Amino acid sequence: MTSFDYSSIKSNIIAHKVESYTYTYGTAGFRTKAELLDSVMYKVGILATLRSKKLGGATIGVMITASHNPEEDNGVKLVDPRGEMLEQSWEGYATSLANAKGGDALAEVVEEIVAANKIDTEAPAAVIYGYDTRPSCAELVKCLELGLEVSGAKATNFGLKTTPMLHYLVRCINTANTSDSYGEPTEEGYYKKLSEAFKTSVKGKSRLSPLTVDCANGVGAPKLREFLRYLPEDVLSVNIMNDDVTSLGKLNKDCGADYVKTQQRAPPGSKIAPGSRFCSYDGDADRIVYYFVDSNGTFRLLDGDKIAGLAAMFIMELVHDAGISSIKVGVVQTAYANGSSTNYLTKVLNVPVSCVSTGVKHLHHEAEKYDVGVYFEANGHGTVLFSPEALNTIKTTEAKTPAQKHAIDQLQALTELINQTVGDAISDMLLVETILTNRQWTCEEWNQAYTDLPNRLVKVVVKDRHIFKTTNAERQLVEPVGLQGEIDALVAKYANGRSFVRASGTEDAVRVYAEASTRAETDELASKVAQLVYDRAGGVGGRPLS
Ligand code: G16
Repeated sequence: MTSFDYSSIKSNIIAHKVESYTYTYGTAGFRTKAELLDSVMYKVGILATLRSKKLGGATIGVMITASHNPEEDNGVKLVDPRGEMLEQSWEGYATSLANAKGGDALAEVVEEIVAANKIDTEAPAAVIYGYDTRPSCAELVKCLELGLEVSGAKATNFGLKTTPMLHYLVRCINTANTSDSYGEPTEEGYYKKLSEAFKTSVKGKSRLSPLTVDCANGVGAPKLREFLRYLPEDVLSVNIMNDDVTSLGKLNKDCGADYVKTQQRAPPGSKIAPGSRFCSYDGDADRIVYYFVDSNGTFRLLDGDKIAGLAAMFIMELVHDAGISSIKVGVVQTAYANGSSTNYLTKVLNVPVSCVSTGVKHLHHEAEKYDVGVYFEANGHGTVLFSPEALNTIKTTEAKTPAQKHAIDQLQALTELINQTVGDAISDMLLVETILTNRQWTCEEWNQAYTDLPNRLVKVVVKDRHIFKTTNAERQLVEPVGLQGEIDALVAKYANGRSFVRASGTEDAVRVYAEASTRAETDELASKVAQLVYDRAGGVGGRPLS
């Protein structure tokens, strides 16, 4: 470890950004083609050190991954001390650093951050980092390490990890030996915590039929396999598919949660028969969607909205049975939530629902406002947060009946089972399996809660996606001026029609969402809005859905 050293910071050749590219710390950090990221990794190393110094030496996490993106992309994001996403006010610093041209400009931005935050550059700093299975990770890790070294951080390489594991580790390290201790800061500690909680959650219930897990040929595959060594086959039976992490080009290719959600079909080659239960992770195992085929052979998706509904229903019943009505449950969604799911939550479960912009950071912060905040994006990214007061109430409530005791024990186990730092495919899978096992439900029974409105998500590539500006939790466009009016006019022609347009924060594309009463109308509406966007905003490549 060296001390914080401006001359080394600026003299490294790697400080020089790719001249023609503008970087943005977006929905989930920096994400783009891997070959554009060397300088970004270096600068993120410096930023992580500064963040740690600012926070009194608390451990900061850095995760190198591009999650659901294609294999040739990569990315990086910072994790704050409690395992949550980087505080939003620092995202601007990340962007300024990444776009600083050359060593002098970089040193200037660093000086600005130091001054604005009154950072003592001689203070200690600790940073841990992990990465997924992408072939570009090895090179990018070296660039990150260089940034950590010139800025004087105590750096620890945790190696190959799922994104949620890294979030878990950061929180464990920062809460060790406190009353708030989150767990043992090791991969084994993570496996033990989740497996023990799962065993308690399903105790006395018959095991369900085997679950098939599509791991998107990503890091979820080896990690799930390892995790299962902690759970006997008679507690949970799992078949793993799409677990090839060594062949080039397979990550997220025609498989994984994003593929299943956007294509609304099972990955090719899945032997999915009526009665069987499937789920798909994404490339870094922080998202999950379930699916099955019904008795007519029709594919049915149980996405993040369905998981939120299932979790809210189960937790509300437990809270009721435990006799702790002071605990109020709330659900957080985004504009992508299916209209039927919002209807089910508000009208059937009578649970408060808030809608926020896309991005885990937005959902997470909103969920913190509830005693128990369930948050899920429709794409399968989400978790459940228990407030400190709710945790305390669950821990200290004394049961007066066996039924009450059972409900309290179940709630207690859920607080351990759920990764409360961020969405986690393994933990969310265990949550769903817990609920289905306790109810002895099939996917078909779970799916009966409500019927999704048909929906379609389309990507449109345009010259500059940054011209798209939204308001009202991304449900309306402000710019390009006039486009929202044209979209509204199209939507008005369809029963139960809804459509919105926003720039992706992780891919170079604009996303168009549409839903309506029938499949045909939905597809027509999606295609009309996508073509409108393409025509008005300088579409690139072929016209969408023509
Ligand atoms: C990331 C974010 C999610 C977001 C998704 C798509 O997921 O963590 O919150 O929903 O990107 O975002 P966008 O529509 O802005 O591209 P992941 O799983 O790729 O990390």
